[in-house]
Amino acid sequence: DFSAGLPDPTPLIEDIISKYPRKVAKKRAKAMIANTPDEDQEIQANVRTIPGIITQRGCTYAGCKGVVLGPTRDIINLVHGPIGCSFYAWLTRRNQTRPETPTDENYMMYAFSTDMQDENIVFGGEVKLKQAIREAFELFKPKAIGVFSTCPVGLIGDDVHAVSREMKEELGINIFGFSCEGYRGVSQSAGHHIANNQVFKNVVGLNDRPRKSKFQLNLLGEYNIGGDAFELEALFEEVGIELISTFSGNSTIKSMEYAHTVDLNIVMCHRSINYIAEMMEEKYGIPWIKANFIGSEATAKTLRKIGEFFDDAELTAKIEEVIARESAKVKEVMDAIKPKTEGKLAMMFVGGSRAHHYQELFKELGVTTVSAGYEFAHRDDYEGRKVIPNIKIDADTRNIEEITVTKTENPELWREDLVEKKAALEKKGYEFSDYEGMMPEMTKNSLVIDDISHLETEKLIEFYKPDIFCAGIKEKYVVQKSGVPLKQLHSYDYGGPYTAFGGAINFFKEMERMLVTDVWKLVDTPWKSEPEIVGSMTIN
Ligand code: CFM
Ligand code: HCA
Repeated sequence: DFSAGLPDPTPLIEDIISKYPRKVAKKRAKAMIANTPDEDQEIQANVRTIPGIITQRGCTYAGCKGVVLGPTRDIINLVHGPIGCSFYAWLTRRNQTRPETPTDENYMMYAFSTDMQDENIVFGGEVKLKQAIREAFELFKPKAIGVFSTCPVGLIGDDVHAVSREMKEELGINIFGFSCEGYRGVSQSAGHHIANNQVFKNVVGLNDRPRKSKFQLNLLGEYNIGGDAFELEALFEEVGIELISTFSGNSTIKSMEYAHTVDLNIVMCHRSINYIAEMMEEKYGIPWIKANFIGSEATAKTLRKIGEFFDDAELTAKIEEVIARESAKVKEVMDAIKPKTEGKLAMMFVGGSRAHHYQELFKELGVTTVSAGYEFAHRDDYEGRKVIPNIKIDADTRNIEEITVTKTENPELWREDLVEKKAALEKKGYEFSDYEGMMPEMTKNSLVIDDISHLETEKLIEFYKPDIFCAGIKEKYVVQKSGVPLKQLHSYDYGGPYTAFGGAINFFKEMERMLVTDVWKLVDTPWKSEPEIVGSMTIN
């Protein structure tokens, strides 16, 4: 019973640490924080996982191909590598798309791969890559092809960029490569960075589109998992704001080409897309703000912030009308469910933004987040303040071609009006790229852990006995076998959307199903009666 406040987790941290060898213990201790929200605490993040520890993390290729480029339907994403890399990234993320007409380009249901074999590893795979690009072009006539490097590509030295340039010339469509070999960097995070750089360099600004609407914006870092972006598209349409492009849920390369024609970028998942937001500001003068559409209060706050930016009486009135109408619907469901969920405990270990954003939805149900952490976020995502990256440990930027842009490169596209508007709003106290993070918003003595390991997960469950654990597919069944329900906050299991007002209602109903049942307590862990599987082997 934690109703009087959370217990100091220091003894738990010490217990976990005591199980590790000395060097490992020293490193892991820096990644675990007994949270004190009003103090500036430092957490170790974005550093290499210690080999041998079972981590939740994925690879750079996953962050580049699967996350950032995967949800865009009118580009052929061709994976240069063994078939497994392509197969594993084939729609597993539940990113949805909705072509405008049945004949519109949509390549998302295909898995394109060069299917590298031993022979290509020994003699090189560039010839096969060229053939694959030609074949994809002949079959589909796409307007763009992206070529993604998997681990062996970097090891054998195939040059995907040179091949892409050559094929672009030969076929006359946009073709560009990504050096997103899985082993680069320390996690998916490096892949986001590589993807951002290449999309910005090869796509954004290729085309112009005359203004059609009074208010135009891009939604950055919204990947349409379980239909999240559909929910937001409907919301923006109703209030009268035109979404030019989404990076990159329910998205098209075509719209990204004129994404620089917006008035404002709103950034949902800061971790994966902050680079494009910053490059667009630097090159075109387009300001950006952080947004959160997870939870009804967060949605209302974000809508109001957008309203303040445009400062238009009609828009403000419309936003308030939608907030009033939709909040009432959310409240009705919340009021019915909250008495049953109040006081329950949750923990969440996910990616680089949701472990923070989803705490809002739990708060609305009276559920306390006792422990949380990201897989691959950086210190600013945790600490809520600008952290100058420590070059020595920030493996993320290693070997990554950095693009620096200046407005003088593109004087005719530089939006002086926006730059002036930003300065004026800032003077009035309006915040743009603020650094709100997870730790200042969590309760005193909650336990914050970066890149949680399997051992730590088990120890936490033993200690807190949470009512729900939120993570991904790799954790799901292990956690459930210990009698705790697991909600996947990556794929949403089979649920969603969870964004905005309609999404909050979906989530509350789902939580009612998962939290208000005793069925999980009936699960008996197999290792209670059989703590160890003992095998025997005879060596001759
Ligand atoms: Fe951003 Fe994401 Fe996330 Fe992420 Fe991901 Fe994802 Fe995630 Mo899985 S972009 S950081 S790399 S919100 S795929 S849609 S769910 S880990 S918390
Ligand atoms: C990835 C994608 C992932 C994995 C989810 C999971 C996703 O990291 O490659 O482990 O369940 O959201 O699909 O994060």
